[in-house]
Amino acid sequence: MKHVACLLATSVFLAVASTAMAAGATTPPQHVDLALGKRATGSPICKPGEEAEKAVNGKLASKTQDKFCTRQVPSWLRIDLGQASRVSGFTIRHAGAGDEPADMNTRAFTVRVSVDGNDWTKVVDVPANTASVTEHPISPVQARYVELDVSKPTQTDDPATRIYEVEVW
Ligand SMILES: [Ca+2]
Repeated sequence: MKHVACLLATSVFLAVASTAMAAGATTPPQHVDLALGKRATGSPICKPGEEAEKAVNGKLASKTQDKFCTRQVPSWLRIDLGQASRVSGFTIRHAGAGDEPADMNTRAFTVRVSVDGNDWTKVVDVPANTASVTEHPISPVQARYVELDVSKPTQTDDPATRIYEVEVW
């Protein structure tokens, strides 16, 4: 009986351990991008093809057709999610995410959100980014509008803001 109990305990342990390992190996759920294909507006574009909507088109492949570019400083990009939604974070794909030089990555920016387009709450404040892709989890809020405001567009004196994608999740 002792032997059986021991075997039982061992198999229970193994079952628990393998469950834990399986859970650990599971790929984390992908974010659902609330901004994908939604309406976007922004400061004046660098050239045709680089409209605000290109920051929510789900593509990174083209340096001339898949990013939002503006030379206004500070610059802004506003996304209308279409309805008030639960927002828990953002992923921003900067110049380097589109295979452009990393010194073109957005240096200083904030993100603010609003339910009505009038009252805004700043939820992200990044003073010195260098990365090509940045993730910004926040305490979940209700928001319909999301605005990226860029105060320093690159790592250099280059005044162009280049945003390949803003994902809202
Ligand atoms: Ca894009």
